[in-house]
Amino acid sequence: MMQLKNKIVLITGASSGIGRACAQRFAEAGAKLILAARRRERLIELVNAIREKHATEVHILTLDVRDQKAVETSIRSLPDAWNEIDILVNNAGLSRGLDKFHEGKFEDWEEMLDTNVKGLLYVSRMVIPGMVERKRGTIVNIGSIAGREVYPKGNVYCASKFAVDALTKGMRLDLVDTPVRVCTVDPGLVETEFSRVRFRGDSEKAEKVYQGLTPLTGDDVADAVVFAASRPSHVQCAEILLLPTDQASPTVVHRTE
Ligand code: NDP
Ligand code: 8X3
Repeated sequence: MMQLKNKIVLITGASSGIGRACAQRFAEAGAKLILAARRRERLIELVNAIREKHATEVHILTLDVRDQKAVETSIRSLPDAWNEIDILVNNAGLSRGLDKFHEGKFEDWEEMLDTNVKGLLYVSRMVIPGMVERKRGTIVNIGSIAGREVYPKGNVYCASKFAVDALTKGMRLDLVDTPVRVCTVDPGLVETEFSRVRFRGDSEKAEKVYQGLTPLTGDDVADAVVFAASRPSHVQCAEILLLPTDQASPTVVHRTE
């Protein structure tokens, strides 16, 4: 097992859900954390919660991953003690709307593609060269079952996650002659703020997504991310598909009510 103590981990989308759980799990393992998201107050609250339990070193990046210049500047200007990133967790992402393709909204499409695809590109492009130079590093992309199978009305969100899958594979091919590893963790239904964001704050609609089944938690996904990142250096945990026991595919879900 690769020790995570003092490894520098950059987690995007750390202010909520899976990213927040990853921050907590990596803190438990003794890693040093760079936590990125737009909501600074959420990140500060998370840092306080982590520090109640662990003597973790944390650096906050208030960052919108859609802003290429801001991504470039904030990663280039990391203090010396923080710029040798060992593990990158590309987690920031969202869905907007659940509409038939021909009824979809341009602004929803743009937000999903800009965040889930272009944001991941910008952050990765800034971090990976240093990993190549230092001859060490692990990238964990958070894909989705939606990046393996399209579901009705999932159209553009699914396309964004299919793109993440293609980029995971592309990165792995292009980094094969380096020690840098590329992993994807692809969850099914995870109860986070994801559906509340998709339905723009309609919590009743959001709760229905997880009703009558036991969904994954952010912690379940974080365990898989930490597993992937802590394999011995010759082991590349290429893909993890993580589903609730009640889920067999995006559309086949066992509900009790
Ligand atoms: P949450 O809504 O709980 O968390 C999303 C995180 O992404 C937040 O921290 C948010 O931070 C951040 N984020 C969104 N847009 C941006 C942006 N432009 N710049 C920086 N950060 C951003 O959802 P999840 O934890 O569920 O989602 C995390 C990832 O997991 C996403 O990529 C999602 O597609 C994927 N996923 C989720 C599943 C689920 O069922 N929940 C299943 C499979 C994959 P802030 O708003 O503060 O910027
Ligand atoms: C999130 C999982 O099935 O709600 O990627 O789209 S799903």
